[in-house]
Amino acid sequence: AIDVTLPGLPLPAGGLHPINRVYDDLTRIYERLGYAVIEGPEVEDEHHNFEALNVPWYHPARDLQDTFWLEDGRLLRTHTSPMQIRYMVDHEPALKIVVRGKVYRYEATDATHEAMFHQLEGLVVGDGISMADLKGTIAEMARGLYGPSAKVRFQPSYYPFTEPGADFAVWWENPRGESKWLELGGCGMVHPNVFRAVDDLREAEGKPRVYEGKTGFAFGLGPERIAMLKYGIPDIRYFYANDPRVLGQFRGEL
Ligand code: TYR
Repeated sequence: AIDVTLPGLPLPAGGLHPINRVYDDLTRIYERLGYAVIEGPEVEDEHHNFEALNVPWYHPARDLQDTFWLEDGRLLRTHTSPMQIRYMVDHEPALKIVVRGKVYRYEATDATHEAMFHQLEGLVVGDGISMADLKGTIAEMARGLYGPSAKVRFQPSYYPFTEPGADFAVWWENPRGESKWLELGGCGMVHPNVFRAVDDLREAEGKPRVYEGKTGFAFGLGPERIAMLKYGIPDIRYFYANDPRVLGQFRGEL
């Protein structure tokens, strides 16, 4: 006979990786704002990763992103920005997307640097899109992450594929009374040369040039930074070392 009043046996359960949990928080915010959520290839070519993003081979900005080169001009993407190009070649404006996925940089690892990490990239293109739309979007994301009183800060910065470009930070507070500006990522208005490069690629595929004269903004940020603070993880390498003492703490919290 079975005593149905006895407590059940606990089932072994996995849990979502902390990076996926942060991605889920972020994509929920952007889906609510009407963005399509997409992914793309980790093996890229030089043209999509650099040239079409206004970084010619001789440009010193190439050195900002140390690259794992593969054979014949291919590489591991150093950022998710090449998906801006791919998506615009395949779709006409207006559009709103976020891209999630892994990126790779050839650099020594330490507590805050990994050779593989993640990005969330946003792109909005249409007519009359302005910097005010960009700021409002980042502020809305900050409120989604940290509540209605979240504060954001923008500082001028340089990215070849933006003009103007900026870095943004979110004021982060926790219940223990810790607080600081969390440098989250880069953003800016899409550089006209990027639209031109997209139209060139479209033309080569026999598609109409539709990006000249459009305006848009883009941003890129690292979910690792959000997850390290949110879960009190002191070393980025813990995410990918597959140590059950770390990942086991996220069990049963689907
Ligand atoms: N691709 C940049 C990086 O990896 C981040 C970024 C993305 C900056 C989009 C600006 C932008 O419009 O550093």
